[in-house]
Amino acid sequence: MVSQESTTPSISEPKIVRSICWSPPGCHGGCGVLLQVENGKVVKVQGDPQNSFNSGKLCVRGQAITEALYHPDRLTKPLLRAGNRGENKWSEVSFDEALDFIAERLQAIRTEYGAESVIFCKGTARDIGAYLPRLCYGFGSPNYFGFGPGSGNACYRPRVAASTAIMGGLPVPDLGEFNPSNPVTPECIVIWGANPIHSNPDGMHGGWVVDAIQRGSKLIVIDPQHTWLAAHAEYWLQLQPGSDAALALGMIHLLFKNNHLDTEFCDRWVHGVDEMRSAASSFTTEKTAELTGVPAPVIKAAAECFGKSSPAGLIWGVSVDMHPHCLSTIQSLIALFALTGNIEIPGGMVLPSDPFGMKRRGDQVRDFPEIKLKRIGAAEYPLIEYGNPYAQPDILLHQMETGKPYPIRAAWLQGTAVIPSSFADPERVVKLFGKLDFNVMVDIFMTPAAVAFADVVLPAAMYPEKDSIYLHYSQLGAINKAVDPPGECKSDAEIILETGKRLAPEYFPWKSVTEWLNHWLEPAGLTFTELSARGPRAPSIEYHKQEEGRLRADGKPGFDTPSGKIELKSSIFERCHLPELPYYTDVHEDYRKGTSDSDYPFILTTGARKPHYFCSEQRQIPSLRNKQPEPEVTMHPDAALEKGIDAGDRVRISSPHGSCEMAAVVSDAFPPMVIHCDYGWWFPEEEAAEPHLFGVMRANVNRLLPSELQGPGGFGYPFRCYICNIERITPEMQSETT
Ligand SMILES: Nc1nc2c(c(=O)[nH]1)N[C@H]1C(S)=C(S)[C@@H](COP(=O)(O)OP(=O)(O)OC[C@H]3O[C@@H](n4cnc5c(=O)[nH]c(N)nc54)[C@H](O)[C@@H]3O)O[C@H]1N2
Ligand SMILES: Nc1nc2c(c(=O)[nH]1)N[C@H]1C(S)=C(S)[C@@H](COP(=O)(O)OP(=O)(O)OC[C@H]3O[C@@H](n4cnc5c(=O)[nH]c(N)nc54)[C@H](O)[C@@H]3O)O[C@H]1N2
Ligand SMILES: [Mo]
Repeated sequence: MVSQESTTPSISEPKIVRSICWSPPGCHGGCGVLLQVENGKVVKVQGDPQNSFNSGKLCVRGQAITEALYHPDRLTKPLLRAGNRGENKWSEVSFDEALDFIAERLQAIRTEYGAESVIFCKGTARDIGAYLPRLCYGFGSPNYFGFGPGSGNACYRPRVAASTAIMGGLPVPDLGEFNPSNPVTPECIVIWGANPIHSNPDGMHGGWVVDAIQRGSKLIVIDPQHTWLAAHAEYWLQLQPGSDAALALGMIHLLFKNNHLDTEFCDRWVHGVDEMRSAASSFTTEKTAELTGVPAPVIKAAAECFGKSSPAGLIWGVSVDMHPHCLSTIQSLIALFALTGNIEIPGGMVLPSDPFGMKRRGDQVRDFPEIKLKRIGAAEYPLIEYGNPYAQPDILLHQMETGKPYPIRAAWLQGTAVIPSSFADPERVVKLFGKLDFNVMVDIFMTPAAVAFADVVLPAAMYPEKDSIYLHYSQLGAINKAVDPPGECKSDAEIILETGKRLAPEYFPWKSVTEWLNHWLEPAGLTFTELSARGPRAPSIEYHKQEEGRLRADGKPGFDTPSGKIELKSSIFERCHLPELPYYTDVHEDYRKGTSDSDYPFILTTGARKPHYFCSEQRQIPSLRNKQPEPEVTMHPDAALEKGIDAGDRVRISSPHGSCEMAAVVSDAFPPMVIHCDYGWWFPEEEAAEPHLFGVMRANVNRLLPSELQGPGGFGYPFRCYICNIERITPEMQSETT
């Protein structure tokens, strides 16, 4: 029998609990699972066939949950630092003692330096995102960081902010998921810098793309890597990393040239069509081919296929954000879909409403006009206020250094690894966080950052051990507690609630997490118990909402922009002192300034997702670590030959800023001049104390990237378009390396 209710775990009765496989461990997705429980332990997990999000599928990380739950290294007790930072010496305390201590320290810092001197940070895609902003804003700080914090906020936020400015919200592809019984199949799906088969990103499941292919969708894949999707594409455009804006502008140029515009849609709903034509006019196919490395006939054929297909959808990935001039790429991609009328139609790009009336980011997001003004980066980069605002992380580092315009004194870091992942220039980051008066980290394992600079480490419960909610545009469902957490672990929501009661009681009136969840669920007309009993649900979707005045707060027809149209020439960009129209800049020329041609001949792209790891997680999970024991750098056979590197060699990858070491994989998955490095590596089996810090610097590709390379608007970072060289590590060099 499937128990759908959230029940108190029982020691004896075997049962199966329906839940959602979400955070911790981290994931963007929201796959339904059935957890088999015996003697108070999860003994088996399988994909929930009744959950329309994943329809019973479950990835390798999902399948490894019992290894994570019962891992001997899990944090189980709150820890107070006993020695100096970096020594990894701790004393165990009760949760109440830990929270009282934290509250006392943060209260003192708030009194002395102001609430804004405390920053609140979460890593990517954790359910914490629905809860932590309330603590941050309730405490009185405007400085919430939802991605890391990480350089250039270069994940998702650029797409959200720019789309909100240009068309009133982030459009998502309708691949049939909104209407599984009678799906509309896009004739063509453009997959741009995304690999949803591995990543299931941003509320979608990669399996939907496979279903769409089976129903007849053609794929156009824009990726330097030969992925599974590239192999199944009608057209694979293997562009040079970082040349996305040029390719998008080249395709816009061809849409105009071939007359593939939806003129009726453009006349009614698009502003700046002529200006966009001019912005793209110099991107002839020949020039675009030269800038991107994609052969001209392939560009022509793909643009023709896209222009003739209706409906067409776009899956755009984080590679779009990982460029200092990402705003131009985002604007150009919106233009491709707006000019062809693929907006708000079945099988096209749609603006999802808040599902079931609930606020997707949690109703708990409260922001106050008076504190907004102090948000880090707000003065320099007004575009950060659009969409769900995060403070600006590169300005943060600068401010940590200078104390201007006000000092930063403390950090609350929950579900973010910081050193192996989110920030470029990790040495600088360690130094600056190390100078703060007080740092709290909440995690499931001891991490390099916790050892390096945490003063208190709190142990979080994993998803089978807690009640919570998964809510995205594609699903509302209950995360149901199946078993008790070990030791004193508490759910992230409970940790936030208990801290909130101490530091901002007026914003945390609830006696329990369940009461808080019930409050959030009010607009959906459900209690948490009812949601658990009903099982997960996909919201329905409506199309053509701009016709009926359903996209704007004032109820007028149109998009939620100043003109009511999709603004390809963006008045909000202008208001934010940004170019109103897209352009292309070859950043590599800038990065190579002051070096000779042969110093850094390769283009560096990093962090393309692999199924067995999520960012810096899972390195301690045996079945997953066995799939890839070491960090890898992938290089083309031609480059390997030229550099005298064999598969499996230890190599050093270097840039003008720094270097790291990995094992070489020789493959033609990427073009000859491109080097791909894994990211997020550390070695949980190695020495924790400083200076070693679980070996986190050895294979850390972010050491090659200098900080403060964010783009205009404060968005974007060259995580996927930097420069590098690569060489085999010889015995003499080895001795230089720690
Ligand atoms: N070079 C390079 N750098 C990159 C990227 C890249 O592609 N290349 N990608 C960037 C991107 S897109 C992102 S989003 C960032 C990601 O950076 P982060 O968000 O910092 O991701 P993780 O490294 O997984 O760190 C998550 C930490 O939180 C813990 N954790 C996981 N889930 C939970 C939870 O629910 N609760 C709590 N309390 N703890 C949890 C994990 O154990 C882990 O220690 O990295 C960025 N950095
Ligand atoms: N298994 C797994 N799933 C994950 C994560 C994970 O670590 N592991 N991380 C999560 C996170 S934080 C995120 S943000 C998402 C990311 O999810 P996605 O964006 O879907 O995935 P990525 O693999 O990071 O990048 C997609 C593709 O971009 C290509 N690429 C590299 N450089 C460029 C470029 O300059 N231009 C273009 N057009 N393409 C380029 C890569 O080759 C890769 O195939 O995945 C999430 N899901
Ligand atoms: Mo991300």
